[in-house]
Amino acid sequence: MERLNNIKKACSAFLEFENIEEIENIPNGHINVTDRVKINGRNYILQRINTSIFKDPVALMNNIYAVTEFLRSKITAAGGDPDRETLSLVKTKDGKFYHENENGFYRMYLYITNATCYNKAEKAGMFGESAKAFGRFQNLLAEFDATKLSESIKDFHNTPVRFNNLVNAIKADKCGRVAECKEEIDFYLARRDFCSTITDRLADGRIPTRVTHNDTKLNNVMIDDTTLKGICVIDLDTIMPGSMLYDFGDSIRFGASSAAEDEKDLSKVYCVPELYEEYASGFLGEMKGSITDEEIANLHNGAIMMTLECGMRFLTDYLEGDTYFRTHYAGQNLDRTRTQLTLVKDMEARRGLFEVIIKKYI
Ligand code: GN1
Ligand code: MG
Repeated sequence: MERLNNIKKACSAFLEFENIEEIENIPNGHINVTDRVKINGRNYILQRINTSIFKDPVALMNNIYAVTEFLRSKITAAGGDPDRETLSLVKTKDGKFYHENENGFYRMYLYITNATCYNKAEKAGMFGESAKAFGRFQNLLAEFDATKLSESIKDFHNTPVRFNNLVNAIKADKCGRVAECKEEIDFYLARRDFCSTITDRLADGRIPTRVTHNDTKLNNVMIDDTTLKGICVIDLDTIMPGSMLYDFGDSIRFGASSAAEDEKDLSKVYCVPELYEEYASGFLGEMKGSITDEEIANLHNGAIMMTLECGMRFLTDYLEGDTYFRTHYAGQNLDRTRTQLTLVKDMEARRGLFEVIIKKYI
């Protein structure tokens, strides 16, 4: 009841209405709380931002406003439908793009109908379509002025910093969980040197800094129910200057995995070459004109890096008492760590195979 009242109260900052006709929680994300609400016959997305993670939510909303307006004009100029191909913020009655009250910090988007987010590539071709969508997204943003963006989470994909955070969590052992994670900890500690492979190249300019999405999970693309094309990239919270390798890598980490992020049976977890190929083909097809040789040479490192980093983040959170990623059962962050670690092992062991796949599309 309290939840419903809070949703109703937040919605009433944006819209005039008597009743909310439908409310459906959308459980995909690990950070914000997302609901679909139907009001006056129309569907919207209401999100409560996790402000202990996004510490400056107004700056975050300014990023999203700037990016979506930019995309809107690009999409319109290309003859597309901006209400379907990018997120559309709904203004509050007093003309702002967010609403803050005693329950939290909210934003509202138009709901994109006849499209779905998937946690797994359920149908053939779907993962490749998500690749094209992320590739197009990256291309559209190529001319976006990165100085307009504030860093919504500092050092988000700075893997050496993530490594240090893990080391600190191990030292502190706040919850007494270090002893049970010895194998996982040793795995990550042994990969210290690899962690700076991308950050070093960004720092000295061997790899270009681009405006990137930074959270390119398959479920962050809406797939059209009829055409099965990837139509809209969502979850714009972490758009920041970064490397294309982050976006390629995070997509592979999540979407080319044979199993769910928290699968307990690790014998079911590996990186699926056919999915890897589908993604590489779609993404590289879109990026052909702009990708550099050094980026190409490091694409597979990007996949390993994002998977390594995400596993370290899950493990750090487990050691610190599960305060960052939302969990639905005790030990879920450790299960997530183990799948990521298993994927890294596979991507390392079969590096040659994956690099041959990449070569086919360049
Ligand atoms: C979080 O919010 P969501 O679930 O799309 C996280 C990503 C991780 C991902 C792991 C802001 O993404 O960085 O890769 O979980 N987002 C943030 O599934 O930390
Ligand atoms: Mg998301």
